[in-house]
Amino acid sequence: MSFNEQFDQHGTWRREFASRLKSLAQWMKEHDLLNAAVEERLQRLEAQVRADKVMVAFVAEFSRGKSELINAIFFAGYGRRIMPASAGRTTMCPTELGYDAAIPPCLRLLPIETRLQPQALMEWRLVPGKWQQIDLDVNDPLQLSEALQKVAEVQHVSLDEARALGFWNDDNPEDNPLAGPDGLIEVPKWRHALINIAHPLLRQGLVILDTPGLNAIGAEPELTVSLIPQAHAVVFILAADTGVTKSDLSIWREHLGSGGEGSDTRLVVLNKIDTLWDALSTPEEIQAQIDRQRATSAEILGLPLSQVIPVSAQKGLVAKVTGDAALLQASHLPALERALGQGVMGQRQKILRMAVAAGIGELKNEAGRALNMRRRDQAEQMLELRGLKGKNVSVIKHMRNRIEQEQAEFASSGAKIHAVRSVHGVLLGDVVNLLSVPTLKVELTELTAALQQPGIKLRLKKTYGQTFSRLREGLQKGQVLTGEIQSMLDSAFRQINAEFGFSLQVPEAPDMTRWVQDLDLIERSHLQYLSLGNVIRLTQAEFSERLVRALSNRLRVVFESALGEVELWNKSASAQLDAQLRERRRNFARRLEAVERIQQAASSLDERIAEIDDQEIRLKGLEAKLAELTARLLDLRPLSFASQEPAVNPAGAALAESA
Ligand SMILES: Nc1nc2c(ncn2[C@@H]2O[C@H](COP(=O)(O)OP(=O)(O)OP(=O)(O)O)[C@@H](O)[C@H]2O)c(=O)[nH]1
Ligand SMILES: [Mg+2]
Repeated sequence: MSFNEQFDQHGTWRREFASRLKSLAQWMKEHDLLNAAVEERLQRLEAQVRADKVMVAFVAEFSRGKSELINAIFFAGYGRRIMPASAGRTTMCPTELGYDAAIPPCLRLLPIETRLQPQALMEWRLVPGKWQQIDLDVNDPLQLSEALQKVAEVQHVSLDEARALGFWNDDNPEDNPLAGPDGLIEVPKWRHALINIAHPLLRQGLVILDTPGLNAIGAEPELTVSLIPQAHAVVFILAADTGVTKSDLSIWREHLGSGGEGSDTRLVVLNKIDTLWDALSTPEEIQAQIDRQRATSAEILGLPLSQVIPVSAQKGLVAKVTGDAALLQASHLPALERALGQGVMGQRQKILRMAVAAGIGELKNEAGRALNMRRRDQAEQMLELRGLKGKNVSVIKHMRNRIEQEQAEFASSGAKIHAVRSVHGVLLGDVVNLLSVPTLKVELTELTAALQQPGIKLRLKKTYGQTFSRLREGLQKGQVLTGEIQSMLDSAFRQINAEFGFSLQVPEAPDMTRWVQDLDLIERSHLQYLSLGNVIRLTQAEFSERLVRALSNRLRVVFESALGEVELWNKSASAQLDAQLRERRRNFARRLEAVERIQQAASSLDERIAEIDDQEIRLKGLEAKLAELTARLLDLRPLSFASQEPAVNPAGAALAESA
């Protein structure tokens, strides 16, 4: 299956999932199974599946064919070249292609001058006014490709400006761009480009990142610090005619080689194999040449042969546009698309489905608990009513008194429950504080100061390492604290269960390992900026400033995510308590009502017992339906969904009304 097809299938799955989730929510609402925690879980699941983005980054030295490959894989349908691809440096700024339904098809460009200000790219994204916007006509490929030429725009600035923008460095002059005869320096006009078009794949959440040749001085730190490390897949491109050059290798080592998040989502493309096609060689000789280049590249990069894929982006594009099947085969483009589909999308789907499965499991437990509670209450009531059989009026009156007394006792136990809640609140406050953004800021002050101190930064690496150790300790402390909350709730719930016959169960506290791993990854991916080779860049104030910003933005995401999970966990514990209290109150009301009706001879005991029997059957139906609906969320085979609701019987209706 090609990347495109696999992505399509993923989109279909997500749509189907969303609609099934909606039905489940509706059904739960109708049967009064929603509580705060369940609702939050439903929302999260929905958002998780809806907002799931897959970012594929194309990374290489300039002119290896990144943009051409993007054209060939994704945009051949337009019948022409869409992303500018030409000899020499072409793409001058990182270019993100994606789809956001909230805005019209457009190209947005962030001026390079924003680099003079301290905000990180992530922050500029939230300031639409700073971006120049050009509307795109997606039905007009010519207009589209002409508009996209902008990402190749440059401007000429004085030496001082180039220095301030980070494109000139006095300490290693050999890397600086050449000044023109007028003494001006060529720099990119834009810092970042966002393309918003409703391409079928982009609509489904694919984000493509095209990058400018990475070895240029003045590369956007955020690109290498957060965009590339966060991409779900990276396609690294070499040219078949040159093989792995020195500068290819340094890009690979610096940005991609170190493994990072699952190196199996890293593909190496040996592009431009058509340059080896030559009329004087036999096909076998050509193939032997390609094989040799491939083997050498794999060896130098330390990858299995299967992860290096020879293609011709240009011939692939031509073949697709002209409908030339033989040329398409010869370009090997379909093989690359398959590898992307299986590697990237297959992996991504697996991860998403696993995450979703865990959420659904929780949802099912939560709702199942409410059903259990109802069931127990009914069983008790049944016993109570059976006991009344053949008893006289005074016994029935006595029973009524007893229920009322129990009800009063239950009402007065509110203080105990209140005490549990307030202890819980205090403990939770400590964890929230520990994982909060202000705490993170404090933890980062020392590192920030170290990075911002002028001149060569001694001991920087040490401070860096210590900061990360402290952050990790923070998470570990959070784990200890949540463990304490868990055992406090465990014993409180056990007492409450014993006293009131509840079935409260403390959900498992979130495991912080995941976030500790995220920290490790962030630490590793930024470490390169502290290396000796970067000492010079670090002396530039604005480089350090941007590094600090990029770093703290990523850390914030980690801490916010940990905090969110802790909060959900607590919500789910207290929602359980709420739900059981509520069910219990209703149970008293129902029992009293039943006795009252019997007292007034409004219904016979047998009738009432039959009603409860019916309710029992109905509850069984609800349980079965819950199991079915949640199982269907995980079942990927297409199923006709809107089918058999359990038959609604009169007793069931009564239950729903009294609820
Ligand atoms: N012969 C041949 N030329 C190719 C192939 N792929 C790309 N090219 C050419 O190589 C040149 C550079 O391609 P681009 O796609 O602009 O390269 P890039 O990696 O995006 O380069 P920058 O944007 O400068 O970083 C263009 O002239 C392409 O037409 C290919 O498979 N075969
Ligand atoms: Mg390019």
